[in-house]
Amino acid sequence: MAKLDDVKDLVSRGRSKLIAAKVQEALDDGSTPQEILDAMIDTMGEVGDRFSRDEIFVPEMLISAKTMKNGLAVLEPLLAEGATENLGTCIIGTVEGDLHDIGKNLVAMMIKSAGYDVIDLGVDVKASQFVDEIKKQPDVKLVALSGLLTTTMPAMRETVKTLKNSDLGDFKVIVGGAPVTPDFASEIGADGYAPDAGSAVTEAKELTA
Ligand code: B12
Repeated sequence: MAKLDDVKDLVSRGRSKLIAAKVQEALDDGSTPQEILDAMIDTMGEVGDRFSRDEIFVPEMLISAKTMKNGLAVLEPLLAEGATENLGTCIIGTVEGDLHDIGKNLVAMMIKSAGYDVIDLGVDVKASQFVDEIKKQPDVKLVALSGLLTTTMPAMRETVKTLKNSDLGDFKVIVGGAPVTPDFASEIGADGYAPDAGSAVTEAKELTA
């Protein structure tokens, strides 16, 4: 679909000011919010591949990320389904040393729309910050950890270990991010894993039911 290709092209070239109108055009043209989201995620994958091949550098990745964020802002009200029940509190963050937040934000958005009160601690979150926040909240059911770098997988492991040894209450820990596998998740002692934001909701509900 031509409009979807335009969305991909703008994300790829980092045209952050033009993306909102183009996403709207794609919607008007009949693309679904999920199709547009998938197209943008695919494009970020391609951006990453070009970075790996030294064809582009960090600034280009950054403006593509900004463009995707602006596009997501248009989709957000359409993707969020509107919760019917309160499922408790979810604390989410990207682990220490890691600044990637687009995937984490998407997961936060979907989990929120499923009915959790979401507290987003942002990026580069230390294990101790998760612990401090859990202590402040009365009804934590879920802690969600995101990590996009192989170099920050040890921080994810450390955070899960800290949370599991903390004796802070009856919450589950779910992990995700491109380098995270189901095997790694169970090896580090996480209760759950999901490969994307949609399945994160299903997994979260199963874990906290
Ligand atoms: C955008 C981007 C950046 C931006 C981030 C901006 C931002 N605000 O997020 C900037 C420019 C800052 C950046 C910096 C770096 N980056 Co970068 N980046 C990317 C890129 C191109 C896209 C990531 C993205 O947003 N994808 C789209 C989202 C929607 O997908 P996602 O994050 O995977 O999330 C989905 C799932 O993983 C899952 N998920 C995510 N979190 C969670 C959490 C839970 C609980 C669950 C259940 C699921 C889940 O659901 C999400 C939605 O479906 C990737 C390439 C790639 N293929 O991922 C490289 C990539 C991740 N970056 C990489 C690198 C190397 C770096 C740098 C080290 C580069 C450098 N030399 O400085 C720095 C590190 C900075 C730091 N300390 O974090 C490498 C990592 C390689 C590796 N194996 O470790 C990648 C893979 C690029 C590559 N191919 O080399 N990056």
